[in-house]
Amino acid sequence: MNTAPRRHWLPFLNKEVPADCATPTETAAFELKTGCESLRLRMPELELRSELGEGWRISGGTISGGETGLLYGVYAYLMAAAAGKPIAEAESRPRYALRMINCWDNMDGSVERGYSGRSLWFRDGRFSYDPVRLRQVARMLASVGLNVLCINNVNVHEPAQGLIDEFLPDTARLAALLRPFGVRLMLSVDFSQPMRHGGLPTADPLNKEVQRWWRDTADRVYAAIPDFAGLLVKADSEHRPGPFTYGRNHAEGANLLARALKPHGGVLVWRAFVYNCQQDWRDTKTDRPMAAYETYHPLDGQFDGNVILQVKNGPFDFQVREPISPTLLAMPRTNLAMELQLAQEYTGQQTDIYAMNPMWKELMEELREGGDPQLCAMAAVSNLGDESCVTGHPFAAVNLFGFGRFAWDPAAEPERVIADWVRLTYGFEGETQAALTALLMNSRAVYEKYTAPLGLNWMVTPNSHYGPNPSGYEYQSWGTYHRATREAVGIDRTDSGTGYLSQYPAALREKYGSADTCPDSLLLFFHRRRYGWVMPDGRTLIQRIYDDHFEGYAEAEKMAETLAALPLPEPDRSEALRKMALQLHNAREWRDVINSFFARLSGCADAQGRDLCADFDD
Ligand code: GCV
Repeated sequence: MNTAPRRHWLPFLNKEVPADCATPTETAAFELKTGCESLRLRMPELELRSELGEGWRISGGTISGGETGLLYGVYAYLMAAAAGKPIAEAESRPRYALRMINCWDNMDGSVERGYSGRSLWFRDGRFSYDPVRLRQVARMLASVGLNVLCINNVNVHEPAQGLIDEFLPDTARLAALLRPFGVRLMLSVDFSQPMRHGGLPTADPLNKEVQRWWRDTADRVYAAIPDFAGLLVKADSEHRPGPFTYGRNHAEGANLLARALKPHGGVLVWRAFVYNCQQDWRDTKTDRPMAAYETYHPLDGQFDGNVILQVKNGPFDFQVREPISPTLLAMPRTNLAMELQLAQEYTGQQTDIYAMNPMWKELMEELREGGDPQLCAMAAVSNLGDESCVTGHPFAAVNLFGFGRFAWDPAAEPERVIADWVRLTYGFEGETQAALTALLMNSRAVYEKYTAPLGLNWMVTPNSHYGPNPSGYEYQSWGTYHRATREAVGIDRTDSGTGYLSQYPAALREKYGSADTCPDSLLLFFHRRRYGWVMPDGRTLIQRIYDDHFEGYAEAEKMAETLAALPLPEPDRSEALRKMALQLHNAREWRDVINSFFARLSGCADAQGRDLCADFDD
């Protein structure tokens, strides 16, 4: 599907940025003018103050900022006015220097874990895009301060290796299109590229020819794209090549590319998503969440200054609930980025509603409890695609908007961010604004209840990752087990179990180490418990499992009622209602499949006598 794009939270910008708009300052001026016409605002003076960099100041009728800071200041000014909260005096600067969107787009036009249609820029093995539409997307990114766009999948399938080679002129054209919006281009590369594309017999990071190949490649890329942001690498992960093949470690691998980029000011983003995906499910000693820490903690301090280690927020893989990754708390001498996933791979696939800012706030709190490491960047896997609303579900745009706000200021209150998005997107005020804001704020809790409460993850359908399948991953090689028996469920990850807990600093070890202090939401992630175990609220574990699934579905039904009563414009209304029907179906499946699975296994009846679809023999 490729129909007319929508403007999302920028509907008040009623004109396109002209194609010849060359510098951020010109863009800013134009955007301001456009906004002024639409909003009838007094045009503030613009003052370029390079020392403010990406920061901005609004004071006495003047917006000042560095080149991109000025652009961000203008957006902040316009969006605040459109949200009914005009800014007279304020200043702001981003918390993280790099605020990155990682697209998992393949050059055939498919998007790995994409739920919003096909790629916005690739088709049939080459670049293919509508520049007007891409400017619109770039404007969305710029309006919330996002400044790096990695356009291709971290699983680099051919012909994407050519993005730094035969397709380089096209890559440079796209970079030029994004430049006026302060968005710099990044590319994913394959570690074995010197062999597959450079004709070398090896990709060993200590080999001089390999080093020269990457240097020459970087020189060529920067000659074409002087503000190129850098490279992103997934290595030794899920069958991707990497330094392990040559007996080298990941600091040696990352530094190889970082040194090629350094003379040009580029960064090398190295993903820490490394684990054994060929585990024997019978092996109860190996615990996948421990893998990243075991690989990277010993290397702390060995990465070059322009390497950023990009670590997924949790130790598994974007489940609805995971504790913070211990790797983020164990690398004080390494530049770190946290990787989030806007694409709702495990969280409803842009069919089920799932607003993420409340979850990110919790992650930041956990980080603080664990010692408050200073991250230097935030990254998020994209939820963009070529469907008319570009984020699959009209409400999924809240996560792109929310990520920009979060990466700029992680202390921003989720409720305020979401309420702003609601107001800007739909113009809702008062009760209507409050109703949609509350629905979104609560959406994650509802999803968690009907799918995976109490930290019990990986009961999802394998491969597709949508819908329930309690044993789907249980006897596979991915290290993703819940180990439910007729007596108990969950994994003991304390010292008496796999020992994963020991990877955390003391404060978190204490909190998670005892089933009495561990939050309910992570109970079965850290502890194995019998079904009759009594939870702090007096209910047994099995009863909580049943109750949460019933409540989750009932709350999803309430969401559907609220949604139906909202005065949403078309086509958003029809799309949201259609998806809500699918969400209800999904929620009912999760409720009944998981409850009947546990009822049949445990033989425990529901205290409230509800139908568990268990067919007890007695
Ligand atoms: C890009 C999970 C996903 C994969 C993804 C991988 C990653 O395993 O299912 O599609 O691959 O994470 O983050 O590299």
